[in-house]
Amino acid sequence: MSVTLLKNCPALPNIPWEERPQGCSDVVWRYSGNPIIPRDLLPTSNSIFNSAVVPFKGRFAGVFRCDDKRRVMQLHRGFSDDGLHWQIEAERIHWQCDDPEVGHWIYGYDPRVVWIEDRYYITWCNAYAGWPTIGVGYTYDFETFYQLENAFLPYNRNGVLFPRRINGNYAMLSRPSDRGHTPFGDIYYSESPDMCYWGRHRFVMGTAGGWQSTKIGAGPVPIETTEGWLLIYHGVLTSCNGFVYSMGAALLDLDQPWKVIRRGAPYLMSPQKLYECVGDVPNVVFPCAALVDGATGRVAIYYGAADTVTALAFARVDELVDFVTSNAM
Ligand code: BMA
Repeated sequence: MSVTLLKNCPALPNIPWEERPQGCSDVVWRYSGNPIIPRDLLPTSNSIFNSAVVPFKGRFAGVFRCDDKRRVMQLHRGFSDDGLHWQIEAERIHWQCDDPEVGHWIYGYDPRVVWIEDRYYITWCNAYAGWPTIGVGYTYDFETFYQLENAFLPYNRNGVLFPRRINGNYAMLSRPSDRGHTPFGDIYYSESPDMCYWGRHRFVMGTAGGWQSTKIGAGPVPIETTEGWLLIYHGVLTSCNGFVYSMGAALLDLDQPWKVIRRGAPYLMSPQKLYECVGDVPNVVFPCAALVDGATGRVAIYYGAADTVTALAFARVDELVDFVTSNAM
């Protein structure tokens, strides 16, 4: 197998990391210190989960979903020296926005963060007129945050940007949904010349059997490899006792990412640990970010557990690609 398969990925020597435990043959393995962020890290927080982190000035920065004790979903910035121990700002992010109608804050959740060209872009599930759609914003410094137009009309969730333009345009995956706890959901692809107007919508992939039979949604920012875009995503199964959220992976064509090259049939990780099975919403692992070390192919996946806490898991990019290829459905 080749060393890393990664394209356009800088080295990240200080990536949080722990080797696969002895005797474990899983492609994705959990950090022994999970969960890394407790639900009550802030005095005002009910839960901190489904959050996104990036390398920042030799350290790490992130945008965190903190549901407050009123149970309003908020976005907070945070910083870390090691990617494991986080300082999260007590006050939520206040976005600068040219249009007060767009910038009128109601709630936001499930952020993703990505460096594109000259700044960090943030996407999240944003309430517009009270209903979920894809919010888009950016920051240069994690001090000032600017909000742009929502990408789409309601109802939509799980907006995830690609880390570079594709064929000259910004590119985003999203998951059209409904007003509630959507009982369906496929992943779509859209393009924009300017981060404002989105079009050329393409179907990427829909539900499949078992763990991904009810709905699916993109997770972390896709990882560029020589074999295609490696997409880690969540899939949902409806049990007699409610939704079960697992994570899996697929490879998308580099130039036409709506074309699925291969898709793994088994999940990579399902809710099995106590902190994944017990919480405000039981049986949820929900990946929103992945740090990648371009020098070694090490991957650190940040995921929300049981809609309550934030946890970390590890993988190697060549093994993820191999998993998708050798377990393709
Ligand atoms: C989805 C989103 C996620 C959440 C998941 C499980 O619809 O709301 O934020 O983690 O449900 O409750």
